[in-house]
Amino acid sequence: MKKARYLVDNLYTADPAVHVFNGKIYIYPSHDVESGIPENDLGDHFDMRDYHVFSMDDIDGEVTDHGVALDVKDIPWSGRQLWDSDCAFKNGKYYLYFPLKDQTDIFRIGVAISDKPEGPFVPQEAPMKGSYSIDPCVFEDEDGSHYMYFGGLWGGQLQRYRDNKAIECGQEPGDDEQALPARIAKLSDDMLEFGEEPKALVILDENGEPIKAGDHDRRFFEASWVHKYNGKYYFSYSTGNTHKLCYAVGDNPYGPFTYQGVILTPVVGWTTHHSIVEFKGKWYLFHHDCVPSNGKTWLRSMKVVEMEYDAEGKIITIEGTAE
Ligand code: FUB
Repeated sequence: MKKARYLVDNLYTADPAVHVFNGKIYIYPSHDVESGIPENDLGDHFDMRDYHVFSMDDIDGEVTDHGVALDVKDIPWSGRQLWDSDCAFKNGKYYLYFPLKDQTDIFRIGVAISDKPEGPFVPQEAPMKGSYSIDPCVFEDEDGSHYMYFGGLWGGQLQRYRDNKAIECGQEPGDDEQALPARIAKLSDDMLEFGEEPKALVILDENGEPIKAGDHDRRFFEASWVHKYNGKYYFSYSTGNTHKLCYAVGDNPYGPFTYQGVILTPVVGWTTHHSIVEFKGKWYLFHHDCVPSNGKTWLRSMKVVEMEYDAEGKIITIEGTAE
């Protein structure tokens, strides 16, 4: 297995969502900046204001920065904080999905459109109806259907919702209760809205029981990603305050998914966030850490490392950079 490679050194970049479009690798990361806002558990210090898109012809090749693809000041409903985005393609158009706080400081998910994978993207007037929380990941299944996976705890506000409705006092469930799930919704044909009510994405343990809220080593926290391998759906995610990237496997896009193990052990930094993509017959994990900023948790740098499966389709754990 090759050593991980940092991809960009002129900007801080995080949460890389990666797709192969037109035979090239396109990377949609968050663009971290020094905001001057003190660090807190709600992530106020992650005060990002634009997105850049990057591309590579080859995994070892030069990384092209295509410049600003979307700026917060051009989004009509914007409040603050452009967090992890993702991009999808359908019928000649590219759709950039992004979480952003609205003017009441509530995270919503927005969509912006371009004719090119690198943008620039033109945002819709309003966020997706009924959207909430953060970290949209859009997965295209082999039949051409697109599904959005989303959600994130703490600063990501997922604890403020039950059954897609905001609750008065947003708290996580008790340790022995079922963990708060990520959400999944099929997208509408025009890619601009949910095509159905978002559903809970349940992760089961080895006994077929839903993972509990107190199981911080395995419960979903944020950073949904889905890929398919040998006909199975792999849902991967961050465990947040235990700083792992884990995965669970299911037979269809909705799950349930059964917990399998750790993809990446903790890295330097608080957050860990990733995407998994196949390119030219090999599999790659794109993720980030804070080594180049000497551990500043809000200034992250994206990197790529080859990922391998064993004969049973289990992902071989990669060691992170944390001591
Ligand atoms: O980049 C801001 C937030 O940090 C992301 O949305 C989370 O997944 C975490 O990586």
